[in-house]
Amino acid sequence: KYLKGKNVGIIGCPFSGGQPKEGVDEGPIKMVEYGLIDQILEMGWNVEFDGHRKLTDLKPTEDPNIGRLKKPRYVSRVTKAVADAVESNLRRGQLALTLGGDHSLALGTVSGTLSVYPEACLIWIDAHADINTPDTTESGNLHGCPVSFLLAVDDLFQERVSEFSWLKPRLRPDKLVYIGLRDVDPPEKDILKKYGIKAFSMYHVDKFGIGKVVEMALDAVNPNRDLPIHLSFDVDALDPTVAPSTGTPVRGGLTFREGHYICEAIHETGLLVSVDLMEVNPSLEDEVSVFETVTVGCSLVRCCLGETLL
Ligand code: 4U7
Ligand code: MN
Ligand code: MN
Ligand code: MN
Repeated sequence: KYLKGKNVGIIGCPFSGGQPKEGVDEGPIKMVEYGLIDQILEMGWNVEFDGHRKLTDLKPTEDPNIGRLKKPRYVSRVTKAVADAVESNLRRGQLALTLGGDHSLALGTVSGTLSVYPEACLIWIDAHADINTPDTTESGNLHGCPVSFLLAVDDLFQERVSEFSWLKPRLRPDKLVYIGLRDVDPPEKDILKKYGIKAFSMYHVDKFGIGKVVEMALDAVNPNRDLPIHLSFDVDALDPTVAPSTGTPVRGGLTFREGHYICEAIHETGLLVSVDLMEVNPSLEDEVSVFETVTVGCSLVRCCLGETLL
């Protein structure tokens, strides 16, 4: 509906500044090394990929905490660049595919999507809600905060962090839905309740099945199936037996098929304009785990682009 033809612009984001573990910056590099570009070409897509972004060039020499927030200037500069890249892809009629990297990158990807499609909805697949604020975050890691920065509500913060003043909070709470949650911090639960944000935890996946959950999620944020969709997929939504190489694994996650089903069903709407595949960390766990996590990341992406539909 929104994109004409099969054109995708890939934004490779080797970035780990939103959390403390080295190696998540290798995620996009490994996905490309494992052949993701050729796989997408073989599916008949026109692919634009000019190599990974040189994001470490944006690292400031000094970056003291702001309150509890760690590396706020680095994360701000990087995510601003990513927002511009997503915006430019979408304006040129491409699907924007961003490979991470840690999930703070979604500050940029979702901002970029909403600047082109202010009416877009956001489907967030994750074990975590990533909706901590500068006031509630215990860890200070910005990969646990992106959603709160994006929300268009005025009473969530003591004050907005001026470093991120480029970011226009445009996401209405009724345009956001989660699937896969199972490790939500108590203050995050309060935020979800306060703004009536729709969330399907693993409890709901067990209770209703993934088919029904995806349908209910779409009904919540896209009832007429006419709005553009941004899908932000944190690989830790999958069970650690399926995607072990990630920084914050949580047991009891989505099966291989449940994860793929989500991507297939969202592709099938024809409304997908922007996709994030985040938090693959090839430096964690053994060689087999890394292989499984990188290849599952690649196959989720392919499903988003329609691979497995007959
Ligand atoms: B991810 C956490 F406290 N909530 O804020 C935090 F549990 O992008 C985890 O979903 C955040 O991987 C996880 O640090 C961020 C923690
Ligand atoms: Mn997560
Ligand atoms: Mn996340
Ligand atoms: Mn994680």
